[in-house]
Parts: sequence; C-alpha cells; structure tokens
Amino acid sequence: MAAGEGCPLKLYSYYLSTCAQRVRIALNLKGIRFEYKAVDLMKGEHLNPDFLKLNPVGFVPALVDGDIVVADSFAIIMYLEEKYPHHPLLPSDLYKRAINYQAANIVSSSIQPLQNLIVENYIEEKCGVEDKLSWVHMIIGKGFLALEKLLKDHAGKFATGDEIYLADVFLAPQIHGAINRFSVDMSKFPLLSRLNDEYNAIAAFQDAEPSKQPDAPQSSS
Ligand SMILES: N[C@@H](CCC(=O)N[C@@H](CS)C(=O)NCC(=O)O)C(=O)O
Repeated sequence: MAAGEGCPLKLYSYYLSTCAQRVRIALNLKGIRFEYKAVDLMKGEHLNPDFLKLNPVGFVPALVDGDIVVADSFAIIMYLEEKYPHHPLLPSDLYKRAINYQAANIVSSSIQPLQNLIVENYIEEKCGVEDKLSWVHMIIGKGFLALEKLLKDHAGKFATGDEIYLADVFLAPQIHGAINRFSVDMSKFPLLSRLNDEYNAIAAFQDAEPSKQPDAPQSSS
C-alpha cells in the first residue's frame, strides 16, 4: 500500500509545484498524514474534467477532506490551521502575523503567478526560451529583493523570528525552485540564502521537497 493511502485527507499535487509544496510543508509541520494524489501538469491532467471539479481554475494543489474540497494553497493552509491548531502557523502577535501575510502574499501574488507554467509556456511560445528565462529571473529577483527588505527587521532564525510560521512555509518552496529550477544567483539575497539553509535542515521541509514525492522521476531535485 502506498504511503498515506486510505488517509481521510487527500492532497492533489505535482512534485514540482511550489504551491503544492507549501501545503506539503504545512501538513508535515502539523504531523498530519495524507494521501498523495499525483496530477501530472506536463500531461495536462490539471485540465481534465475530473480535476476541474475539484478546482475549477485548473491549478494544483487541491485538498479533499471527506465531503470538503478546498483548492488554492492559501485557502488550504488556512483550513488546516483552523482544523488542526497545533503547531500554529500564525503568530499571536498582530504585527508579526501581518508580516507573515505580507511575505506569503509577495510569494503567492507577486512572484509565483507571474512565473507559473501557463505564463512560462505562453512566453516561450511567443518569444522563445531565452526571453522566458530572463522574465522568470526578473520576476524572482524583484520579489526576492522586496522580501530581503521586508524581512531584515523581522527575521530571527526563521523569517519572522525564531519560530516557523506561514512566511517560511511560502518562502521555502519559492527559494528551492529559484535555485534548483532556474539557477538564480542567490548571492544577492543573503537573508533568503540563510533561511534556505535553515529550511534544508528540517525534516518537515526536506520531506516536502520535489525529489521526495511519489511522482518525482528518480533524478529530480
Ligand atoms: N494561487 C494558487 C496558484 C496555484 C498554481 O498556480 N499552481 C500551479 C503549480 S505551482 C499550477 O497548477 N500550474 C499549472 C499551469 O500553470 O497550467 C495556489 O496558491 O494554490
């Protein structure tokens, strides 16, 4: 039997999806077992009618919890946060909580959607692979610079102090993808580089990495 098979929670995921990776990290941090349901974005499975019933916009991740279906990583993580309040991902301090929302939203609104597969494919088709890569580097660079500035007065061991919170859950996959998929030069982002080292040492983050997922090819990172 595959790991997690028969668990009430089912996560529709693709191994390289940074959005799904956020949810995998949140589930791991909270110690919640889940069944992994692979959706192959390269085969267009996210556009199949069955998947569109789970998420009408046709993106992973989606979470099924019995009769409840939630899609979009932010909504899923908030659902998990309220259903499983242990290992809280939101600090009680109001300001720190707002900074967590801000950092998470820089990743989820101002970086990832602008370099999503659908955008990458469109740019590559219209302008070629070089333009696609320079676009992705520009978008990631702009967002990472903003995150460096935002977090410099808030970071401790992690993004907003010495505990792992929402900002870390969103930052880790974005940084991992920037390094491993797009070879972004991280020397310009010393704080994010240091945070990445911290994340890489934690099992909940390691286990959520693309290469560890059941749908990853043998040699992926
Ligand atoms: N806001 C959504 C975005 C979801 C999203 O963009 N997912 C990507 C993978 S990270 C996807 O399914 N892309 C397929 C495509 O671009 O066609 C979330 O946070 O879940």
